[in-house]
Amino acid sequence: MPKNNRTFAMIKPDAIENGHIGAILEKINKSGFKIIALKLTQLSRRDAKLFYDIHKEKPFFNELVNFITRGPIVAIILEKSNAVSDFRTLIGSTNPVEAGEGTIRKLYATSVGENAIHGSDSDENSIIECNFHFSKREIF
Ligand code: ABT
Ligand code: MG
Repeated sequence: MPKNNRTFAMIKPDAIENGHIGAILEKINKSGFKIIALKLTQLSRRDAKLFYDIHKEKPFFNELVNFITRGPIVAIILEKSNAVSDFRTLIGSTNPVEAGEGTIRKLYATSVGENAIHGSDSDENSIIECNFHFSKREIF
């Protein structure tokens, strides 16, 4: 199967509260990703629970849903060859303490729970997440 050249990204409420939308988008563009869909929106609790369904049994699930719904997020679809894997490299480890120098989480995340940005973790999830957040006419 050919590799997907798209990934779903989301700037999380903490990064928006801290005024980092512009800096993060600039870094994404400078790293060779093309923005093909983008919107400022807020997830309902229902959306958040579906999006993070895989974590529903985890002790941090309720905190995670509270966090991701507490303010607006920026939902984005990015295009680049090897998009999923290259974007995960650009954002860095889930825990900003472990994230590499120059990664988005190293620069802008404050903790594991409030880590500034999301990137799809597989080609399969990228397709599911892009379709969950965007309708066909919102993708360019
Ligand atoms: P996401 O991009 O948000 O999916 O993060 P990532 O894939 O890097 O990390 P995973 B393991 O998917 O974590 C999902 C969210 O759960 C939060 N979390 C995770 C905690 O709050 N405590 C924990 O102990 C762990 C392991 C971090 C992720 N989202 N946020 N925000
Ligand atoms: Mg994840």
